[in-house]
Amino acid sequence: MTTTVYIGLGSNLENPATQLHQALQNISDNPAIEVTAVSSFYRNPPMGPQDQPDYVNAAARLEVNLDPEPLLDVLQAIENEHGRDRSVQRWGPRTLDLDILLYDEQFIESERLTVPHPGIASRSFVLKPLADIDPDLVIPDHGSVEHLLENCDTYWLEAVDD
Ligand code: ROI
Repeated sequence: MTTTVYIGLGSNLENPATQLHQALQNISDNPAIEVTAVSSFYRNPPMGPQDQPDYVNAAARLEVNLDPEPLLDVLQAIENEHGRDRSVQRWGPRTLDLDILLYDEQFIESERLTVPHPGIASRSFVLKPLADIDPDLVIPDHGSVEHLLENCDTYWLEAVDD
């Protein structure tokens, strides 16, 4: 039995698009995870402190054979391999961010994990990639990604092809 999971990927340091490509490779190297779809990559301005580089964001759909926390362990190990420094300011720049956005249609509330991801419904750098993968996707308790995307703040999102 596998579970469908959507993750968000983000980076704004050390060649962000390359970080995302490598992270997707690292994820698909795990025998308990199959990457079944990847969105376009989008360059976009930082949310939060503005004195940091632009981000590149994307989303991926996975089929996983892992419970939520073991999946989080796998993703955090990959973040660490990419030199993620967790000691820096909370909304500061990062080499790699891998967020579990949706785990099937489950609601998860634990010390380490809130799913659906709390920012999912209002961030266009999350919603646009999700809509690329599955335009009809519905976020439990929030509604369809297409509808949410129409109603969230719009700022520039530029597809990058590197
Ligand atoms: N801003 C953008 N555009 N993309 C991100 O992935 C992102 N991640 C973050 C903060 C610092 C909140 N800002 C972001 O964690």
